Amino acid sequence: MSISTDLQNAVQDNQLTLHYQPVVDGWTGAIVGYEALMRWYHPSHGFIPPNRFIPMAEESGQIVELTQWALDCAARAATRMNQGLPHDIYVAVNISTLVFRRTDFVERVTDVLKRHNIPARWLEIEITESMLLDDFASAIEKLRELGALGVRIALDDFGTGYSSLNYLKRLPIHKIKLDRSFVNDIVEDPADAAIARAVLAVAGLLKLTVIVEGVETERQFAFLKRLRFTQFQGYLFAKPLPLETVLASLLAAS
Ligand code: G
Ligand code: G
Ligand code: MN
Ligand code: NA
Repeated sequence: MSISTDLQNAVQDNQLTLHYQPVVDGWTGAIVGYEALMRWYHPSHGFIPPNRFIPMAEESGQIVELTQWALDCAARAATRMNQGLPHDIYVAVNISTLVFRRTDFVERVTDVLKRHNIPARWLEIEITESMLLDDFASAIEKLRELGALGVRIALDDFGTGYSSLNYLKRLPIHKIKLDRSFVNDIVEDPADAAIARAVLAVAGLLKLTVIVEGVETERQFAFLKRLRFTQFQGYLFAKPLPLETVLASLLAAS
């Protein structure tokens, strides 16, 4: 049996889970939200990384069902995370191009919010530049509709695609996530530091929040704070964790 066939049963058999990685305010230490990342524990092959099964699911179309499952799971998680917290915490779900382009995508998101009866700000979505390439006008329209619902949108892996500043200006989004490839060597490489600075300056003018991804060391963190970044994600703060671990740490911190 191929693992692609097995993916068919993965949802029903509870083999999939979401793990949650915090996004932190580096100045206050507060957790502002979590990115949900899919995990698959196959009964005989063990852990299969998303880099392997997500592309497969995109090819087969199964990603539609997986994403529906992820949105529901994330909405449930957000409900539990926000229980008894003094401030709101969001859960962000990664959306594949194929899923975003479907005509019923906005309806699906609306439906998830309704069924779980949660405020739209608890559920965010992460998109990539690739979904803007084909039909820019209809992508913009969809982002507007999501924004009107109150769902915040982050542009993921920023800086790795064809990010033209001209279209960034026209995108009705709220955040950009600076790709971790710029962070790796930021302390040593003046070019990476210059790019990071430029991204922060442009984002500021466009009133976009920047999340720096892939922060792994205290030196990178200190350097990025000197550049005046505010929100961070990476192994330095936490790896993607199971929901129960996240809930326990939120409880301990509140
Ligand atoms: O968690 P990890 O770093 O191994 O994820 C690898 C890749 O898989 C990342 O690019 C991430 O965006 C993607 N990925 C993880 N979970 C999901 C998901 O629920 N939906 C989609 N479309 N991509 C995901
Ligand atoms: O493509 P996307 O940004 O959605 O993918 C996020 C991926 O980055 C996840 O697979 C997550 O496990 C991984 N990740 C999160 N923090 C770090 C980090 O500090 N270093 C590295 N190398 N990967 C990270
Ligand atoms: Mn992401
Ligand atoms: Na990313």
